[in-house]
Amino acid sequence: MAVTRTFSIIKPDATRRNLTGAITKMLEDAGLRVVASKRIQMTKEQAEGFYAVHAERPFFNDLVSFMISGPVVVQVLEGEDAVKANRDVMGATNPADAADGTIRKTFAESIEANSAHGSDSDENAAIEIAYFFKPEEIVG
Ligand code: IDP
Ligand code: MG
Repeated sequence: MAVTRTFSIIKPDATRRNLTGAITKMLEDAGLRVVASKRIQMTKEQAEGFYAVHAERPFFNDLVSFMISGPVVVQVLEGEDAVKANRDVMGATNPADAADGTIRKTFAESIEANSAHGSDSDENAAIEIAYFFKPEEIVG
């Protein structure tokens, strides 16, 4: 399995509860390395663009409002099969369905305020990384 990259967001429910370090430690303990990281306040336009694939879903407007309700930490993670490693440690979208020991089981407040985002494919990881980071901001 190759070393690859994925894109992560520590969501506003988590930054509000000062969980940036705790979540990052879980990512690192899962074998992932933070090769870029910045704390930002997303604009409405940025959040709408990021989640454009969900634009027709009933929860889209609430999701955008949630994602701009406070700061987020956007990260590029690197490791063996990074997309899968990140999604495994993140857990299911709904914390009620997430396995013990996952980020979402441990920290999520709800299916919406679920503490972390992780790309779902290598292709989307590349798109999402480029949406928030310039190449020179990523130092592996
Ligand atoms: P994922 O984050 O596990 O990949 P997606 O289906 O891509 O899940 O949904 C993106 C985000 O939208 C979720 O992480 C969550 O914050 C929110 N979301 C997904 N499904 C629902 C829902 O049924 N109600 C409210 N928010 C949802
Ligand atoms: Mg998704």
